[in-house]
Amino acid sequence: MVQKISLTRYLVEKQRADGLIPGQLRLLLEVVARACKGISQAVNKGALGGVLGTAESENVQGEIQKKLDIIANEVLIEANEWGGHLAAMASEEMDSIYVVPNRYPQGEYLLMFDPLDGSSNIDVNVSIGTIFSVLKKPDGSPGVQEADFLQAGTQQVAAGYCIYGPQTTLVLTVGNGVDMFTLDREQGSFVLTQEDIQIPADTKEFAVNMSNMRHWDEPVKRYIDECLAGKDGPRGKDFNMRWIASMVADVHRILMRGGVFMYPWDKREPEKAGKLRLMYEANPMSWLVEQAGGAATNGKQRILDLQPTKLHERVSVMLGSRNEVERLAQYHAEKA
Ligand code: AHM
Ligand code: MG
Repeated sequence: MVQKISLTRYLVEKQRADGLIPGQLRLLLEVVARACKGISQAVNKGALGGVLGTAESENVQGEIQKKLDIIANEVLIEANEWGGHLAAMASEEMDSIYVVPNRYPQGEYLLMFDPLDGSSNIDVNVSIGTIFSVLKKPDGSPGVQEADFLQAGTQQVAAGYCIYGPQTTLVLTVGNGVDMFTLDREQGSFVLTQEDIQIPADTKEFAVNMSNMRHWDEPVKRYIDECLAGKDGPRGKDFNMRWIASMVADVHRILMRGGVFMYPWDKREPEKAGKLRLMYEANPMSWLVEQAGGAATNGKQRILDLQPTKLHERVSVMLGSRNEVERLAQYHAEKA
């Protein structure tokens, strides 16, 4: 009989064999996974649990919060604050950092999350997810402040997401490839279902919100025009388009079968670098994609090399199959 490997066993074995996961980080990842199980329960109940609809509040970016945005945020905080593995947390749904209260021991890690990504899909029963990124608190800094979080994506020690779709699936990297776990509801545990995920370097599929086309920058327009021209155009092949409006679901598809995902800077609000957030959306997803052999850029620079200047910083995002992302970067360089 093929033995199922639970997330717990996987983490213990990784800790032993590769030394990639220190004890506190292992605990942290277990706790995040447990929180995701809780969020998955709430998502599944939907209207029966009274969790659909809008809350009467706005987050720091001026977006109306959904009830599930707030519930997911609370589940993650409550699960993580008491274990002694964290110094502080930061979230898309909180204005400033959440320092672990001093009634609990403080650990050495910093956790960032988008508790429920794809919020516009919550009420229409389309896949949504939780994205998370883990950093280490810089050595020797007393207490903990926002500046401790402002580290480039290359400094992440773990990153992943949990997608609440037809299956609940957790995808994780600690810096040696990307592995996937599926929630076994009967056992109540995540089970390893795919190891060493690889994104094909070439693709015939792109994901972008086409309704913004008239606002795009010229290199993005050029890239998509060439895809749309299909077999008779310069690319010599027909392309397919998918846009779920949940970054988690679009990136998951790319990890499973390749493709390119874009939420580029556009002229609607030119002073904003993009729509998506660097610290808890772009960085964790870019690291996962790179770990699976893909690439991620803002057009001009590798996303993981960007030095953040504030917690809720936004960024232009193009990621996925390596050759397509390189082509996009090349089109931007030619324009410059
Ligand atoms: P959210 O974190 O408030 O859910 O916003 C991020 C989401 C991404 O998941 C998705 O790629 C994008 O916003 C969709 O935006 P749009 O509605 O403009 O297509
Ligand atoms: Mg989001």
